[in-house]
Amino acid sequence: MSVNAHVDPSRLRREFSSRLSAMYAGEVPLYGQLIDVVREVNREVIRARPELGLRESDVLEISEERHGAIRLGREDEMTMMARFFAVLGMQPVNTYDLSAAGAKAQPVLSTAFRPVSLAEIEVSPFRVFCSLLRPDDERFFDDPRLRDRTKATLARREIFTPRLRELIATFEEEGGLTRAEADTFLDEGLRLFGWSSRATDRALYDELLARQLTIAADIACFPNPHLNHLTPNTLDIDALQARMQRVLETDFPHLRAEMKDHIEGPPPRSVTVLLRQTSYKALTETVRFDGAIEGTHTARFGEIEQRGVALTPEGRRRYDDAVAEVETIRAEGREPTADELATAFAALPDDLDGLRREGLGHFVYEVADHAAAARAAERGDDLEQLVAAGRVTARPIRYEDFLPVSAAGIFASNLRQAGARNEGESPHSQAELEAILERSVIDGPAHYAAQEARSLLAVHEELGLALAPGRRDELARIAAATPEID
Ligand code: OOG
Ligand code: NI
Repeated sequence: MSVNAHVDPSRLRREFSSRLSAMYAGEVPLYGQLIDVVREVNREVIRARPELGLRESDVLEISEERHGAIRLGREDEMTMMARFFAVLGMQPVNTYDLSAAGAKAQPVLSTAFRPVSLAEIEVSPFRVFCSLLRPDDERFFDDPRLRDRTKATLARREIFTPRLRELIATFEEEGGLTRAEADTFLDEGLRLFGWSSRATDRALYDELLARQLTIAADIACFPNPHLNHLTPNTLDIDALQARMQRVLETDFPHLRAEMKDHIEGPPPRSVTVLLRQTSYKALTETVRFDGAIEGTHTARFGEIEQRGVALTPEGRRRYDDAVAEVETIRAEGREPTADELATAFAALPDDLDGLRREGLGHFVYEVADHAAAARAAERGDDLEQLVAAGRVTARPIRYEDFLPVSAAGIFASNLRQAGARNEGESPHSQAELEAILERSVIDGPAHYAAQEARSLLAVHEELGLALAPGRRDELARIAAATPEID
């Protein structure tokens, strides 16, 4: 590589996520322990289930972080953050309006910055869930004086250094960063999300907590958007949840830490769909307010996730109905039994082919054996016959996004509050977020559908398979929905 060649953004994203991981484990010893347990459980799953086709030598990579989360206080911070993440090949996907999350609502509007093409995801799927505080939302900030104080405190901070702004501009002008620039960018990026134990304005902090606006305190009373969690990947989240609970009790009793009381997302099944998550709850850490007053803050935690197949809109509708049923049971103050979970999720078949044939999950189709597939197609086999015979493969598309109900549950349990008040309809919208980001927000569901449609069109084309004209037009329309990415 010549001295001035640009570093590939996906490679930079990979380096960034691994350096964030080392930093966070250095800041929070319990997080380092979580990573060890994640690797241990993953190693056991790889040994016990050879049918997964995974190698033990890949356990570190399999266990790597899949996402992190940060929270911002000002619109211009969000604008700059979108430019920051673009350097790492991460685009905003989906709008999550957590202010509309019912009893667990929070006064934030969020998106996730993530890679979008399958090739980039393959290099590093790392994403960052990024929330922006909405202090002008009067459903939460009903006291104008408190709102103004929060905004005034936020107005005084500057989270991006001049050097970091310069590097972002260089990336935009030059189309990339050299190795030396990239190294400085990573150093600056780590500082941006690091933990300093410094806080500001004790009085404001206390008042925000008293008003159930813990999230606002976590943002406004700190000098920078410290990472509030990182999330490695597990192959068996149920085993992980149980193992971590034991580790907390036996090795870390002094921390009084505990796991969340339930795993967010679907129940255990043979085929994981969407996203399952759990976490150890936020630890109480010592902070110093304005360089003088000692205090504590409880916000940073460690999470674990297990990802499965992306669902189609019909699959998602069935999933949402099932979750609603489960939440009704939780609203009675108890955890649903295994039978109740199974009944709630019965409308979603628990096998890949069932999900595919019923149009409930998204898949990418590929011709596996070109010569044999061409012969079979010539004989008149259709797509289903080719898939059944293994001439064409249907690979499930992994869900790369987040789930609003799970996210709200995660916020609530880690902020130690049920949620904030949220009477009335949400005034927030994707258009509002796009205006702040100064770019459009990619629609996750439309993107999965486009990936599938493009693969279907390519397979039909290659093999000369018949497609009803209506169906071809429909696929072409779906494929064009996210034209700028694969
Ligand atoms: C983000 C919570 C959302 C997830 O995994 O759903 C999230 C936050 O606590 O700031 O990370
Ligand atoms: Ni998370």
